[in-house]
Amino acid sequence: MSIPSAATAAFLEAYATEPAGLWAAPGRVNLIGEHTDYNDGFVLPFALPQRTVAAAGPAPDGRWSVCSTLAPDPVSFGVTTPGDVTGWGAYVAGVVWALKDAGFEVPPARIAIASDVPLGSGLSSSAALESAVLTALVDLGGLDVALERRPAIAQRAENVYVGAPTGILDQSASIRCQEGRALFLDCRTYQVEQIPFDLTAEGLAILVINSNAPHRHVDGEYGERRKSCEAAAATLGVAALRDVSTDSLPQALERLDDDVMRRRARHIVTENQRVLDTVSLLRSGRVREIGPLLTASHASMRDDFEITVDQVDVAVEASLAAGAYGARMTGGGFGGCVLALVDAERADATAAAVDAAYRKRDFTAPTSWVATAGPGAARL
Ligand code: GAF
Repeated sequence: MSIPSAATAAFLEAYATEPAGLWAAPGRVNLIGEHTDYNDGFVLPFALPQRTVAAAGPAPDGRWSVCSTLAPDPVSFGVTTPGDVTGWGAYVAGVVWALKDAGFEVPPARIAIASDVPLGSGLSSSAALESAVLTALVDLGGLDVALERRPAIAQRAENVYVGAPTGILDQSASIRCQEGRALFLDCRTYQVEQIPFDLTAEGLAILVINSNAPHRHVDGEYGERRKSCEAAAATLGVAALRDVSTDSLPQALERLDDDVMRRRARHIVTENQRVLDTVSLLRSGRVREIGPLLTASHASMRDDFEITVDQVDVAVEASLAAGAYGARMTGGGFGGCVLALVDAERADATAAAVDAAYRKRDFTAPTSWVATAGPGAARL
């Protein structure tokens, strides 16, 4: 069954009536620019064809209810404040709360969710859920919420209601990405440029390799990285590490007396520059040349930001050994997915090389597929 049909079926089963409509929001792959978002820096994601679909309709009881193909019994709530709804329902209650908190009259609604965005794989399944629900509620209520404002509302749901200190990358990708484009986002100003990203025309492909590595201590580690970056910025007397250029990096590093903080800062400053360099190359159609930037980004995440695990390092090394132009982990880290830029005709051979490397190490088998840039959140 397709994902939209599954969402409709779940809605009918839970509420014994037809939904008013279907709204979809995608997961994402971040091409480059990792952990730069909460440092007011630059990111370059594209939307995956995998998406979360919300079947939704008005609720006669004046409440909000949500169920999913994985959790068919609806979670139901009225007006709430952070902490009232926990578990996966918090992402939905958080969106209702954040919209209300931003001054909007949120329509009571019944919602059923279906998704093929892999969960917990660093492909933004939470943001896809928030963005699908937000888009549905905005449309159902006829709310005048500009597209540019929506990611920050969904992010507040996650930061304040769910309690995860994440940046603006994932919600921006899910809401603002366009088909066939990568989204160059300035996380300070929220300005975007849609960069043409049609690799098929170049005979290239992005192979996504889900390491299937078990996530470990993700929340604590993420928050720690963020604190370290903020402390480095405070020591340097800048609003955010975005304000340190690669030219001034050596002097900045001399002023940080903690080695861990120095390495965290170096990752952010060099990663911002790699995003800018990647964008310049893509603008002039030199796609293959972004490969070394992707690989340098991975090395920086591995050695300076220390957010990779063996499985993702092995996937990157095996992809490069199989001839990839570049490869890197994508997403928050501590497991998740790797992307490799390859000749389209080499995609299967690269995936097979990673499989073989995993077998040698007795790792759980990876899952690989070629990703193309899909559309952002919309009504179906
Ligand atoms: C996670 C977060 F949710 C994003 O905000 C971003 O920081 C990313 O990790 C790392 O780039 O996906």
